[in-house]
Amino acid sequence: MSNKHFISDVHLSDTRPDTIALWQHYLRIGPQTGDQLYILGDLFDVWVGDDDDAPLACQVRTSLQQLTQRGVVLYLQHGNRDFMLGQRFARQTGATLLPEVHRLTVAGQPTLLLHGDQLCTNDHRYQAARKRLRSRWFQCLLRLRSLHARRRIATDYRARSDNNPTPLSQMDATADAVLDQLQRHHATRMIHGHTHQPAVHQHHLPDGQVAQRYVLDEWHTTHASVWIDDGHHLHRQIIGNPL
Ligand SMILES: [Mn+2]
Repeated sequence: MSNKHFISDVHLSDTRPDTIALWQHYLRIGPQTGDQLYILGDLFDVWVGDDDDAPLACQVRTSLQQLTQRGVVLYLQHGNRDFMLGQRFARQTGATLLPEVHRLTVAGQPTLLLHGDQLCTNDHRYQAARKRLRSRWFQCLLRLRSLHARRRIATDYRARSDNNPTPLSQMDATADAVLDQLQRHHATRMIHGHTHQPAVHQHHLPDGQVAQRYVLDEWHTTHASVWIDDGHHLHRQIIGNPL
């Protein structure tokens, strides 16, 4: 029996070597041959383009290649940090890029997978920036810049948002946005990350059904959690860092 694994917000970065070690450990002990691994965005803390030749980018490409070569089926969604992940990266790693909202059956229920940033509709400044950053023309312009220039742009962007943080009240998913997605896609369950506020929420749909919303946790230096669908149930597994 194959399992589906759901993770998000690994935020791989040179500045977090312990999280990189935890990630490598998870790839060895987590998904088995025949399993499906769904990464719901922000695998990388920043992704400047599929031509990135930095050691971390190369290391992750290789480890994902090895994962898919031993028969783990890999699916990737974009996060707000790695929205520049493209088809070249997918081809190189054997992954499939999923649309920003993906519907599938999880433990017998119609379920939506999404990063979750699109649910934070009270953050008007972010939603406006998101629209621009995700547009085809903006991404084309960005790809024309050199790798060096893109790295500089990413660093500047990060510094600006660190200096001008979004109020906490605007950083969560809104119930309206959740209900809108569930109804639009006829689903009764949702799994997302992004907010770093792990929980299982309930939402009452207008037709009387109760939907569940699973919020994935970010990866820490010491541990991470993975939600696993064994075909019948969705359960949480904690991965500890062997370091
Ligand atoms: Mn995110």
